[in-house]
Amino acid sequence: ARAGAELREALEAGQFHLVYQPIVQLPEGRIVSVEALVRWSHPERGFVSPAEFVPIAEETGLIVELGEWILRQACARAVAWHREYGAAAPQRISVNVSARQLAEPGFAGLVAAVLTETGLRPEQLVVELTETAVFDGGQALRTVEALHRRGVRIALDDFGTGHSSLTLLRTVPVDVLKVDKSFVDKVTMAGRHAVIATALIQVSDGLGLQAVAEGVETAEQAEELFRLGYRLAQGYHFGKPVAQPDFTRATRAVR
Ligand code: G
Ligand code: G
Ligand code: NA
Ligand code: MN
Repeated sequence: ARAGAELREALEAGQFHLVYQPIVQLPEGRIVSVEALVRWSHPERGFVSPAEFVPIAEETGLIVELGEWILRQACARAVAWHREYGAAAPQRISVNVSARQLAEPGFAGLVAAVLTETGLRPEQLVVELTETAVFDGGQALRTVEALHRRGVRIALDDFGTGHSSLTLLRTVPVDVLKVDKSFVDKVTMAGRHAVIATALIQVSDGLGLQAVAEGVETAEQAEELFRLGYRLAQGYHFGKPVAQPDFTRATRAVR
């Protein structure tokens, strides 16, 4: 509970901010979309990794409030980019949503309210969820179905690392597969990972989904992914997650 209280205070004190990482078209690297990721700058401890505080926010339930703030902030930012840059702005914004948020019966309604408030169109929002979040069916799956019906795009994050990745594709309305970095890391080497990366783009194409290769760090990986049929990628090779002013500057430099 202490950790939860600390996170709530941090939220009220404005210690969280979002960073944005481009999702690009292969092979040329044009930015088509952007993923929002949360960051915490603690006044004494400095930068705290989300790998550390997101699980605590999930356990304490504060992820519901923090997640709502992230969603609002990200949607408002996407609309601001569109106002400023029009067609040159990223077409979509991805927001990570945890299992705990999806399990809230009010979550689909919250998303609808935030879209109305900010003026973002449903098709411009991508909700990224992990495979485990929807594995059990129930409220989380109903929420995903409601979002999808509304036109919000659904992405399965870290795809291929869950226990039943392919089964989920039969039961969950999915638009985007984010192929996990572990497959991308070894895509240039002959072996199991490359075979799976090849199979996953075929499954994705066959089902009419979009595949995003995650964690692309080298030009060689990007070339090989393109050769295999991947047309969307994300990773340090194309751009690290950066705060809004830097993202705006970097995006301008690309154009
Ligand atoms: O951004 P980074 O790679 O440091 O994130 C570490 C972990 O925290 C990842 O698993 C990522 O999905 C998660 N994470 C980052 N930002 C968010 C967010 O806004 N919401 C949720 N639920 N998880 C996030
Ligand atoms: O769980 P999720 O896939 O949302 O987490 C994304 C995390 O991966 C973010 O914390 C982001 O900082 C990190 N990330 C993005 N691109 C790369 C990359 O090319 N290499 C590494 N090591 N991490 C990356
Ligand atoms: Na993600
Ligand atoms: Mn991921």
